[in-house]
Amino acid sequence: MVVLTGAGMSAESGVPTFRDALSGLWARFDPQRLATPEAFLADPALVFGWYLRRTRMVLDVAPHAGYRALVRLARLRALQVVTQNVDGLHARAGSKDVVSLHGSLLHYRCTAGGHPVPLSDILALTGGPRVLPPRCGTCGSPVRPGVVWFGEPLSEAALARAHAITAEADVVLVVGTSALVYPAAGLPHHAARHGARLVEINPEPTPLSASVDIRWPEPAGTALPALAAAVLARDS
Ligand code: BJW
Repeated sequence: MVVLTGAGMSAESGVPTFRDALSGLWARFDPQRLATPEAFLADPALVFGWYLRRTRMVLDVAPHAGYRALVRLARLRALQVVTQNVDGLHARAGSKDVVSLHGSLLHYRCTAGGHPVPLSDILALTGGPRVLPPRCGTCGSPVRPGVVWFGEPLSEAALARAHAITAEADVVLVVGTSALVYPAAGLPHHAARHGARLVEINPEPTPLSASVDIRWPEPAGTALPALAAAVLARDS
């Protein structure tokens, strides 16, 4: 079983979904325009401030019952999590070996050399909502969040693993994603071409909905614990 998650997976933990993520100073910006290398070049303090606020926010919340249900399910069935999320909540809930397609809000690096910067240095920054990115201690280039922006390539290793895993899956649970952003949105179709059944857990329909075998229009925090309980009941 492969579980492909998106921002809706974290909504019940209190993390706004990507397309709901803008408030305050950023409310008048389109997130698709902020999450780009061009936006960072044009207004580094605006973009860095947005990421710093979101980094602090994800550290302040906890994985909900749906996350814990995936950890229980992984004890009952071979299960691999592939996530588009950058909040680290799967790992914090106890999921092992998560494939992260879009990087992490908890890892920062410099723009020129990719030198890692300790998260504690980032969290020590003061001010806001606009925050000038610090400079790398090694090469002096501006520091950026370790996420994948629009127009940037995903990690080749992560994407290759996601393709390999989904090609072998019997079932892919697609949880809390609008299925709009590629190449991640292509993974369920790739799995289906290789014989997997698709289950979509999302209160709202998406462009993927017409292609799935089962649509389960409930929040992740309800559906995933119910699924784990059903599998456990079947096994006992
Ligand atoms: C609930 C719920 C609850 C609510 N329970 N559900 C093919 C066709 C067209 C375009 C492209 C293409 N291939 C590539 C592109 C371009 C682009 C793209 O896809 N654009 C589209 C918008 C059209 N893709 C890229 O640029 C990618 N790069 C790339 O392809 O590079 C190629 C290249 C090769 C070589 C050299 C150079 C380039 C990169 C994509 C990176 C995406 N990054 C982001 C930002 C990460 C950092 C950050 O967080 O700021 O990743 S964008 C954003 O979208 C974020 C998310 O991971 C991603 C997906 O969003 P997600 O997770 O689906 O969230 P939402 O908010 O959209 O939806 C939430 C859903 O949850 C909703 O459906 C709700 O109903 C639901 N929900 N509560 C269950 N309780």
